[in-house]
Amino acid sequence: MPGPALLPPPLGGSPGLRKPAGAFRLSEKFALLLVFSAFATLCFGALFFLPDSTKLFSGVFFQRAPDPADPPPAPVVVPRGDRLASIREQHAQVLKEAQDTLQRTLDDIQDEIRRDKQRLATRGQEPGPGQLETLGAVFSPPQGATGGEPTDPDVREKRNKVKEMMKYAWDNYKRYAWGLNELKPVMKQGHASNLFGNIQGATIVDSLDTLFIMNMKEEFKDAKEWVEKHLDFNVNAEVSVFEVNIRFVGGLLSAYYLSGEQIFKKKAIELGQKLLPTFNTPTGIPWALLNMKSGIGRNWPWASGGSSILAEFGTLHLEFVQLSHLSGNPVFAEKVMNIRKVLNRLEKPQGLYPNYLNPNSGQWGQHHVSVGGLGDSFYEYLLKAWLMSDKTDEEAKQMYYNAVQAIEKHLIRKSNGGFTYIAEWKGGLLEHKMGHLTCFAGGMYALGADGAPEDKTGHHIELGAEITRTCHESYDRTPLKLGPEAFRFDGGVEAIATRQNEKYYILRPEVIETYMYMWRFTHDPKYRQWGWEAVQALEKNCRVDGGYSGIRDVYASQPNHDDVQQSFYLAETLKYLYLLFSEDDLLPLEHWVFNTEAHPLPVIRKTESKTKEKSK
Ligand code: DMJ
Repeated sequence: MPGPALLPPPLGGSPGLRKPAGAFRLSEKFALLLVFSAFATLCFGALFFLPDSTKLFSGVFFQRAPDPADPPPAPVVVPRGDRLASIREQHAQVLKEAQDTLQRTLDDIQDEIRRDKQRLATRGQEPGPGQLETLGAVFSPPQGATGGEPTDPDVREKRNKVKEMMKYAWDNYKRYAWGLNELKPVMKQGHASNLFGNIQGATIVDSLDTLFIMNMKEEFKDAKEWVEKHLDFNVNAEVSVFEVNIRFVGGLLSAYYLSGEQIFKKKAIELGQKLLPTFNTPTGIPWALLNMKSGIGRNWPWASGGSSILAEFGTLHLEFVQLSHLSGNPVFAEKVMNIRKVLNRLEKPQGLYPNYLNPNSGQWGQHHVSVGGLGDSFYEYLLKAWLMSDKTDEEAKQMYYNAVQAIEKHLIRKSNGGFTYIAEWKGGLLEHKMGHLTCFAGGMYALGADGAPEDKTGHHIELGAEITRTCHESYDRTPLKLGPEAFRFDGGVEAIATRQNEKYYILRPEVIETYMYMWRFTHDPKYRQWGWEAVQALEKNCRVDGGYSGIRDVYASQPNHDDVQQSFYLAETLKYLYLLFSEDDLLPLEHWVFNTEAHPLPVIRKTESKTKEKSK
């Protein structure tokens, strides 16, 4: 998924005050204000006219979720007079939203200019050690970028073991595949993935923050040097926008927030700008694939009727809001806020979000719903958008709790053996299968429990705990003690994969991620014990001479290796294990929100937020 490059904001300097990279002079801000006003007026006009016009010409309006038993849905033709009235009404509404958004942007910029004036008046106050500077704002890094040693010697030893695993994975990558995206640990050579086009260094960027929190200074220094010298986004290739965003943008942002090194911020903003053309669709719902050079986008050929995927376009929000916050450029936040507007205008079948949405028509594709693949991190990002906004983004909060309520009603079931699982929904029919990917939801329920409406905090923690138990069971019921890609609750089985193509394990993090959240919220020792079981299984079955490898069949008695050390193994699996055996003061959840690739992003405090109004 991809788009054309805009230049980063101009650099400038204020006499007497150390000027941060990316900051503007006052005169530049006024110019920016003017340019932005004109641009925003044009964009909003175009953006909102196009989708509505398609309705005008087609005369077809989406009404309700089809049942698979129904004949193909007949288009509902609305009489022309009503149609025009409804379109006029929608346009008036959209225009008002656009004006409000624009007004808030202008207010933000003017506030920023006022703040700059105050700072110039107190010139001479250099930022203190450990303070990071962003456009128009100086702030201290959020707490817990590093934590203390675990007090319990047994826990300390386990944490050291996890660090040793990280070192082993990293050293082997460095030795055999340095600068390439991933490692083939059996062949001992680089692994190319078409997800990143010919952008290189996925493992390096994905590992930066793990190296930082594990205090692996030398390795972090090598990684930073590589980023400075070799990380290049001027490539002529098609990339997955989702993957590049969660791994590269997310990895760079976290590295910046943890270390304060400007290079990471610069690279993150540069890449964000390169991704912008992916939003050039009639609705603003981004393409899945983007050619980084031409800025031309398209969708996966297999996706229902040319649709974009919910988990892909719904998993840009955190990073893009941070990009606006860091760069002072509202364009990133506006793009993701528009996605939300489009979603909120659509009817949801039974309150559920289908996995497919057509970016041209703005209508749902197939009515498949999943909290696993194709849907998963959309729900995660609704909750985390609210948390990252210092709980000011009420719209995200509402959307999250409405969505999980519908999921609970229509997708969550209990097996005869008492295991709670989240099934998949195919146009109203349930498929009683749960993906490994879906296991992140245990942690999500626990993380969102605190804000749950109607005194349901305990209920959400309980749901989180039940889902976690089910996912642990999916590991425990295999000879290799690692979980399959998907497991079923039908045909007389529970928490077991029955299809050959669902029996693999590719070093995925979701089950361990959920143990980490459950541990933080309950301190029930079983979660550390389950995490330790996973460590032992990884060591026994995935560790090979040249690193760590996935496994083709977790039900075999001996591992058959797939020969890929995924970059998310270092970014997520090992990071969540390390956090599981750390004290809660390392990346405390009140101050940090993890993106879906486990890259920690700081909560943007109400007082420091320049973009918070736009994320409402
Ligand atoms: C990671 O890239 C992310 O966690 C994503 O959200 C889902 N898939 C992988 C890990 O399994």
